[in-house]
Amino acid sequence: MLDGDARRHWDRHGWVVLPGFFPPRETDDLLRWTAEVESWPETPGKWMRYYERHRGEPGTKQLARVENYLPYHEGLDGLFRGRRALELLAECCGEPVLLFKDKINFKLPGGAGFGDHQDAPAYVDFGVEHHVTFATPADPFTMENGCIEMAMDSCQRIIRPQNPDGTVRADEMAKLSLSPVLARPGDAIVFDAWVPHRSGPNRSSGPRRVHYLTFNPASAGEHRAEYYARKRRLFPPECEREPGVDYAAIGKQFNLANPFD
Ligand SMILES: O=C(O)CCC(=O)C(=O)O
Repeated sequence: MLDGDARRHWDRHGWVVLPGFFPPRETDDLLRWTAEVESWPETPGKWMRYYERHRGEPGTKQLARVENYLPYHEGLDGLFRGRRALELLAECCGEPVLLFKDKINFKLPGGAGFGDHQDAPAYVDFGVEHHVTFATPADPFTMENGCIEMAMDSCQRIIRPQNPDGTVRADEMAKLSLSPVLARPGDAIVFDAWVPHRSGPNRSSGPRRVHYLTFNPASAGEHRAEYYARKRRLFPPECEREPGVDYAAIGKQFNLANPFD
């Protein structure tokens, strides 16, 4: 799955982009199925819809993320847990992998960016040190719409100095060089959870949607059910929230560098 250049990029930086990973027919399916998930209604106990403030219209909100959707969409499940995706991830990981979590970030026009962060600190207390994420855009990534930006040469397994909100401190980020990832629908991006990354706001007039499927090595065991049970309790989707509970405080681990309410 990885040719020589891609392998070297992965080994050195802990992330890699594979242009045209999905053929055109599967890419068309991906776009159609993304729109289906976007239109799913609020349904307690199933997929998890999260919102952010609508910056253009004070007092209103817009969809920011849907999580835990793969169990409810056979087509997307087949695509992301199909032979080619799993082979690629096993090659990056050095062994077969198991799905840990799945999310779509929508970043609709005006949607906020994500602060400098590593994903690993949000996952380590599930007893797994290593995660790899397979990402694929459903809209072309541009600087204007807030593409993801990945650090170069920075895949060490260390928690970088953090601000109180869990983002990486500016003085630490100043030492790193980041590369914007201008991927397109059908491309695959794989990244290790220790690599610092960020993204800007969406200043364009269209959405910037992307799927993120995070996996862990199979030898570390199955942790998905435990992850979503805890997340549902501490940072549930809006339709499951109880009045008077400060989810921003108790669910902080699950909202690391995210712009969600
Ligand atoms: O989708 C983006 O712009 C960045 C997402 C990200 O870093 C995250 O969800 O942890």
